[in-house]
Amino acid sequence: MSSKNVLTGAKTFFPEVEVVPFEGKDSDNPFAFKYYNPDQLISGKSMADHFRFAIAYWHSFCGNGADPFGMPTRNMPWLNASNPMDRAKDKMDAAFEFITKIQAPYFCFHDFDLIEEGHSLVESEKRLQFIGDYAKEKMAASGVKVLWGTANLFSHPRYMNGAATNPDFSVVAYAAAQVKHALDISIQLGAENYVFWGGREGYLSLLNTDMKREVAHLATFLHAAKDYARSQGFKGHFFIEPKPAEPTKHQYDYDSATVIGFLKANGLENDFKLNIEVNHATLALHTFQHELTVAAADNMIGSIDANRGDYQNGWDTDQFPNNLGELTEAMLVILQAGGFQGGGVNFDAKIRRNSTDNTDLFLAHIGGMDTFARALIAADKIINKSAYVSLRNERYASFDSGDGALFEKGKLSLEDLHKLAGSSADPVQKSGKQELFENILNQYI
Ligand code: XLS
Ligand code: NI
Ligand code: NI
Repeated sequence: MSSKNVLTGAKTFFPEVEVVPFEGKDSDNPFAFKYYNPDQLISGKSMADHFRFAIAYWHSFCGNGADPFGMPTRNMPWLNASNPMDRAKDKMDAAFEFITKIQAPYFCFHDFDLIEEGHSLVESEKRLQFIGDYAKEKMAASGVKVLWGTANLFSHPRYMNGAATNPDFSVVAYAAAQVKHALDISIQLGAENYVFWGGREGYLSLLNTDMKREVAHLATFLHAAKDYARSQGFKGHFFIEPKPAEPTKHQYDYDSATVIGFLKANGLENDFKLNIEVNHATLALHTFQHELTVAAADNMIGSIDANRGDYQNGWDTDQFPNNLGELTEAMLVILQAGGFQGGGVNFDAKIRRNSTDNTDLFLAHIGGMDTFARALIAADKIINKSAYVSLRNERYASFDSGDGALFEKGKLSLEDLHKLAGSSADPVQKSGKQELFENILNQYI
């Protein structure tokens, strides 16, 4: 139920919780941060600036708890109004109340998270303009910003065979029109980045699919979108969000390595970086830290979608992050890469179907933010206080000078290497010390 805030008289959807304070690790208040202290400096940068936390509009304010086996479970009083305009405004009031109370500086959205899609392109555009104006007011009043916007090119039945990769040109054109509107509202709201997650850009069966042609269409589509946004003054980054499958059997943006290869093959690598999601990494049978490491090598860690999968279930469960070991390893990669390229930490996570208290959304985000804060503190210490970095560098010390350095520069031929090996003693066994590295990680967690 919505009610009135006693102090301000304004309508409130989360009357049970006020602004979530930092109280430190000895606090027993479930509605306080134990580790996330926005102003605390870690290596000279505030925690708030390290993370740039964002709330995902879709899971937090649209997701109703329905699953393929059951009806909605969630109580969402912001959806009670009788027309789509009022519903969208109420939803936005609820969103901004939550985002401010949880102290997140950003949110992320799909076009039709903000307002329900209209019955025609023209009507949808009108609706987006209407809610865009309201969002501008709410953002100005609260200081909350947009980390990234995107278009939902996967829910509507017209996209059942794909959007940019649909075999029917009329659907590709429709998707382009939708992306134009989504770019327009993102630019209007000062979005710092724009995301493409190709949910249906893949195939269900290879028998009816011309993969080469579809992937070429995807590249052409992305070029057109980028050129349009740049012509409208958009200076931010574009991100591709890899995922191997679901809802398609195979998605073309499979994983970091595949996407980087695709971007480079198509001349998109200067405008696009990656938005890497934990649960998508594990669906690709990689670790999250693997996906980050692949991206880091090309300076492509744009942003992350924070969540976690389930060790036993093979789908995108989108649970809130709480795995400290996993996130510490991830923060090690992110910190050593110099942080995010334009992005931040977006909670692409949903409360469970049976988490039905209004306040569960707070508990979920508090847990996620605190886990990230602990991981940051630990990773920073591992990098700056422990022998971790020097131990890893030592493994490669033979390339720092002499023949190893010449090899790295490409100065030695196969004959040179043959001669060198023949004139030196046999290689001496050197331990990889994996357990030592693991112990160091554990020591600082
Ligand atoms: C789905 C994706 C989606 C994107 C945004 O698995 O994670 O939520 O982040 O379209
Ligand atoms: Ni995501
Ligand atoms: Ni996902």
